[in-house]
Amino acid sequence: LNVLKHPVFLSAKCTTSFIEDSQKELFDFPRDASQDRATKMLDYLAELAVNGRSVVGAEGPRTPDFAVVLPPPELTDKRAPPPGFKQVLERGGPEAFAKAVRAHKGLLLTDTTWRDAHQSLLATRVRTRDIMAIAPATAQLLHPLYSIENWGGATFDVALRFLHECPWDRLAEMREAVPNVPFQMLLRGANGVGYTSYPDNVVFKFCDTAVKSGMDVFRIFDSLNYLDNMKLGIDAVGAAGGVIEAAVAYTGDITDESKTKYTLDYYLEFVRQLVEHKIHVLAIKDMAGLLKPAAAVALVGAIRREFPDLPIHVHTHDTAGTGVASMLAAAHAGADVVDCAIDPMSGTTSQPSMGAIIGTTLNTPLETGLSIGSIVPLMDYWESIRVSYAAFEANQKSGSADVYLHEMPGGQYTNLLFQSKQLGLAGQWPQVKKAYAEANVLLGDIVKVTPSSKVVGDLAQFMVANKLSAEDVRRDAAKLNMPSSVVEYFEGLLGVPPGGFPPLQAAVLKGRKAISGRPGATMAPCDFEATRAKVAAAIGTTAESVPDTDLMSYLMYPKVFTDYRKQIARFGSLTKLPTRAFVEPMEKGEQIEVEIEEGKLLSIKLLAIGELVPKSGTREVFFELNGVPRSVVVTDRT
Ligand code: 3PY
Ligand code: ZN
Repeated sequence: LNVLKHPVFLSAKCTTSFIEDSQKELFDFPRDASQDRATKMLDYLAELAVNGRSVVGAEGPRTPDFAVVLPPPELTDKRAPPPGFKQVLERGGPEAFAKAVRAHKGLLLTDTTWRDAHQSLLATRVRTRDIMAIAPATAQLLHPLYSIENWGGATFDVALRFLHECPWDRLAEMREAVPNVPFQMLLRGANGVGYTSYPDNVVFKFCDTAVKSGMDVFRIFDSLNYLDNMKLGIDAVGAAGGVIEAAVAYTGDITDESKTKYTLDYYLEFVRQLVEHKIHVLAIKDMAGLLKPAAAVALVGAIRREFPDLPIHVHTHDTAGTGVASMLAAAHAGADVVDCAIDPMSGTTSQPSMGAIIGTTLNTPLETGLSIGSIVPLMDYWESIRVSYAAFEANQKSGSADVYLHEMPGGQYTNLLFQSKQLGLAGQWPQVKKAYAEANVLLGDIVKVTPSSKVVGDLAQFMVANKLSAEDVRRDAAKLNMPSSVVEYFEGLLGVPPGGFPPLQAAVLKGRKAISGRPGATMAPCDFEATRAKVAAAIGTTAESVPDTDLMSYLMYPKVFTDYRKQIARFGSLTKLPTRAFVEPMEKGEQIEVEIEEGKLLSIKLLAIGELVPKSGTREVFFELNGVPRSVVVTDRT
């Protein structure tokens, strides 16, 4: 074949010596790219078949056999999706966008289905392919939205760590499919999309790269409501040209007069300081679903009266079952935008239901511009997709008002439940929740949201695992081998909590001094070019071929990123693999079909898994690939 395709042969100028002269080229058989991909995919399926669901970190029930993913809705309107707020932003920039939002009649919505909803229900595991399938319909049907929240928070880490996906590629693909609705991300202020502080220039470059990759609105928060960290995030987003949506994280209960730390005055003062810093939009970030309707009226009402021109965007979780009531109360008190999720991805630890908000505001001045009928195709799709993520369900079947006692963020709930199972504490979940509340008090009654919520969660698990009461921890803090996140919190590495650190700090630090002020302020700036060279060496390429996106992934998560690249080298891109096959080990005799590219179908059947070879610790896995026998040898790590 190489002979027949060779340009010399095609030019008909060849003699017999041509074959001898061109030996190297002619016998260099390029591997068919799709064959190569198929081989790598078999490697993954063999790995999953031998080592089980731990390969993807799946803990939940096996995906039911009836999990049939519905095809996305056929679009009857084949034209480009109608223009939306993205066009307002493109035309006039962030200030004009904020003005248009404030001037808008009716209630605007943010759909969190592509980020917080699956972070809070399915341990952030929804894959790009399942989002992309519904993206064109979403752009058509949800065009009046303020934004789609689709990035940041835990999605960045989880994409690389568990989904074998590049978060930047995901963003670019989404952007292409949704040209009309602004995208929104969750930025953990000075902690970027990680769990710790980064040098200032890293946060700046991260935001700049995100804007260049299609991000529009940045919801910036700090896990301790620490203003200095917030300012850094605000400056970084401003310099990148993004919409600055600065968040005050809500905790406690302003309607309870016996609670004197997080009062209405506390929040108003924090908002004043944010506003002084020239923000475009204010977010009230109720990450645990503690903002009761009466509290929403008091807080939003007070902010609206003091700042009549400031767009207010409210975020909540439906953990106790009060999400819709609270969002309606907030809207009546003057909020411009509220968060919700498509119905099958809403409720419990996720956001309140989009359909319920659309339905209850219909025929009122708060109409959303959407109708229930128009979103039904999206509901049908998500209902079917959710079944293929059964392995990541927390199995929270109803609302649970004990969130008012433990104050655990919705985004943390499923993760902590998972971790607790992994630590062998599954049967002690009620104790973990109770210890969570006690750990919060020990740490000084803090705002709990990533990463401060991780500190509280780690301490709670530590207490339950070691059978320690709050009193035990108080008494023995100096002797205990505390989780590293707790030590780092007391060292000041997240910033300073409102009211300062509690007395436990001295005992945990055992005489060492905490850093003072903003952690990032004392960090040396990152040398990007030196880091780029380091990344190149780690992944076996040249510095010129490491784009800013990879550089940022590495800076956020060095080991997770290099591991991800190793996985990609070994298994290739797995985005074409249906979710069920990505999560569930194949069973003997099971057959799957994968459309590896348009019109190119792979039929893969698992024939058998061989005996363990004791010397090498391996097993041979036998497949049939498009009818041809193939086998793969895998190390058994079970
Ligand atoms: C995150 O930081 O991931 C959150 O969802 C906080 O609410
Ligand atoms: Zn949230």
